[in-house]
Amino acid sequence: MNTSYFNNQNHIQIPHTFVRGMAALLKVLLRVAEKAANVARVCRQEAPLFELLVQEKTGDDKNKKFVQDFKTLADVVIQEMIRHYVGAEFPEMGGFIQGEESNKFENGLGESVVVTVCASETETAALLEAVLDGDSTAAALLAKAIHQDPAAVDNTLQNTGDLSIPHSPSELGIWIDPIDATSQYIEGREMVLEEGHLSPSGLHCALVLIGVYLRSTGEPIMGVINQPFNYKDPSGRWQGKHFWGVSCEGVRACSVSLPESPAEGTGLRAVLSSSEKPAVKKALASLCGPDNVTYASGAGYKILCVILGLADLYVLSEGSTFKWDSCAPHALLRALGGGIVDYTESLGTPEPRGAQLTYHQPRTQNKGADCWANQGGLVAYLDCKALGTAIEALNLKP
Ligand code: 2IP
Ligand code: CA
Repeated sequence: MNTSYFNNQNHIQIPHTFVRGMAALLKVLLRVAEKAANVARVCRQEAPLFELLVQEKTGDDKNKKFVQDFKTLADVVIQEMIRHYVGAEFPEMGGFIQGEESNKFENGLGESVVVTVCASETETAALLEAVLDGDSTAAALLAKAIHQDPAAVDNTLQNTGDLSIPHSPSELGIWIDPIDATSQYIEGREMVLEEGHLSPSGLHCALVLIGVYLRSTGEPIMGVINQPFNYKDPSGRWQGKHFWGVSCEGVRACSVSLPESPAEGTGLRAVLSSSEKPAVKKALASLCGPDNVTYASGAGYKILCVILGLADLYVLSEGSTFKWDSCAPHALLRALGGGIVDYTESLGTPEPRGAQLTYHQPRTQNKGADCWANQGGLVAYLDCKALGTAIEALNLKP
């Protein structure tokens, strides 16, 4: 028996026995993340969508709950698309594919619409038109992007070896951040990225993040990161880049190679949010040297900088990130021998490496999205020696 993925002309046939394997799940996530990146690009490239995206509503319009917030619709559409296609391939995961956004919307006429991906492009366009207060042009463009097949992206999967692990899809859950660093996505500053350098803000900080965790333990075991705006091709079109990693039961594979160890005597480099507490900034500036502390946008982008070896540590002392921000990049760090620990917990223990973030349990004392906050802050690292050194320094701060 065969199962097909994506019903357009490029569909691939996956033997049923293989569908349950991690390699098959990874392929699906890579393709759906590329579809998501494509929708994110289309929203900026097509004028009718771009106008909605950057529109600041004023006066009476502010009361039109939906139209003032097209950026949230873009997020919801991407999240629902990922949920739809992954759920279709792995029905056992259906109830455990969660994300940042709720899919209920109210349009300017006060009608409540649940945003879903329909069986056909025409039906999806009709549904989006209802949300978009009858804007059929924008609805048709968005529906087209949702139903379009992505370019092939799985060629990096050739050398993964055996990704079989003793878990079935019914034991897994998924966290989706449809567009992390939304503010950078809306602002849209275009940067030319320099190989080997961290670039603090701009469109490249916007990332699609899809992380898989074990429902029983909350360990992040697979992650896909798609950077929709990595570089512009000679025709001026944005092209993306993707990264993935798997770490489970002794199986470790990653599209990123472990960065070379820095020369002896090289100081640690930390990346922080610009809103980090002064005491933490100060402690890390003394440890790393002021020039080795950089500020960058996007929680996902900062973790990606650690994955790529552009920074040794991302330290965040507050609970301003969520499970959907960290699950995917955490899986890549684990695949490379690193991890993400709870900042507060790691300060209080002699074994900070043991305070790894988990992804399966809500903080029931919190409300709404805050149930899924990484409440104690976090420290992302590749090398556990760097983690230990930073925790020692942070423990000494006033
Ligand atoms: C945000 C986004 C912000 C980040 C914040 C995340 O997610 O990544 O950039 O703040 O923690 O929750 P900062 O840049 O200060 O690290 P989103 O853009 O999806 O809301
Ligand atoms: Ca986010």
